Amino acid sequence: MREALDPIGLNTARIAEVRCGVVDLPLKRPHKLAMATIEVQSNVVVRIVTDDGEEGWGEAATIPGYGAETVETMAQVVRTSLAPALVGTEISSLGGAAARMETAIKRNPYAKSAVELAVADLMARRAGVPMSALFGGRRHDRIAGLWVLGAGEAEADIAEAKKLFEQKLFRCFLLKVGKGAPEDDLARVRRVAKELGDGVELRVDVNQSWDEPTAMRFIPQLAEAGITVVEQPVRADNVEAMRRLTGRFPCLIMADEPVETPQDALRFAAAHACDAFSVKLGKHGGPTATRAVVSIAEAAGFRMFAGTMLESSLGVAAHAQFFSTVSSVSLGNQLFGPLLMTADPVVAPVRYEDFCLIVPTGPGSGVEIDRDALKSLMRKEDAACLI
Ligand code: MUC
Ligand code: MG
Repeated sequence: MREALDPIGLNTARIAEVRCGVVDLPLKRPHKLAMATIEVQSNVVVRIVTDDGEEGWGEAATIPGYGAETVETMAQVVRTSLAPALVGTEISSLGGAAARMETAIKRNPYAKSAVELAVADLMARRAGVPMSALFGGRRHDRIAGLWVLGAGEAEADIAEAKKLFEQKLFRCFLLKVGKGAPEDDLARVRRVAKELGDGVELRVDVNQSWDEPTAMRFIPQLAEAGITVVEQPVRADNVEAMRRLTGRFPCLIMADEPVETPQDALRFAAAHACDAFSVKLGKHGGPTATRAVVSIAEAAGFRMFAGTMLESSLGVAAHAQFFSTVSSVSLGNQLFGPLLMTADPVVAPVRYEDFCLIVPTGPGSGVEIDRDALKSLMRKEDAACLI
């Protein structure tokens, strides 16, 4: 009888452990958004081990005040709902793992993404291929990058942007606005745009801070100042306002916070309530769910941006693997976290070169965990969970 076709043991190996812990990653400078100022970025790291001793790693990040999860709730959901749903099952199907997690608990997309990415890392490593092979196959080996200017002050933003441009790391920048008065934001944008000149592209992210009249009044002035994309100008639930703002000004309107599920994506597509989506593995719940959002964006003719929630190289590598398989990430990526952090729990960080993020080529995510670094960054109470 022919040997069952299972040369790498995908159909026989079972998940023996799903563990997680929180890492605290200090930033090089405070990162100021409308809803939070971050000095230390805390992320959830998940480690999955099979009964034949192989392991896979995943990461998810979130920002205080951005969404409905915190790293503490994510870790709790992994331990109490997602791990029991997967332990004892075969490591043979990413969709199967996603379906079991969906049965175990609704919502909680960030926690699910960290686990599904660990499963994908493990499956790809066992097969000796990059994760991109599990996501439909690589189309790009690099993705144009964007840096978020979060110092909150024009002079510091200008100095930072000039340095990164001279290093040929970034030539597209996004200013975080919405924390202070719109007039002050506009003045900062004008100042930065004037200083940086035509060689760079400038965008803003309002993180839901304006009401519709404020957006109507200030978006044309931002466009006049050279802003090409305005991200989430109004509250996430105000789809109608997003629809009225879209196509009205000479800049793109991008939806971020409100587009979590494929149904959200369909709602924005049906209403043409934006020109572009910020697509993020954690926000949608992992690669399987994110693929559905991407397909809707492609069908609607929306442009896509590979967003971030400040992942380390572990999560950035997984995002790079996924987005290398997406037909057109025409608005680039903001997966800049490792360059803003003073520490990274991997042996060799992801690479940025010639204004792009380079998609790793090694097996799995393409980066290797540095256990000593991970231990030093891991919260003490979690250390036993991961190593
Ligand atoms: C976002 O697009 O709102 C996370 C870090 C950052 O700079 O922006 C957020 C995500
Ligand atoms: Mg955003």
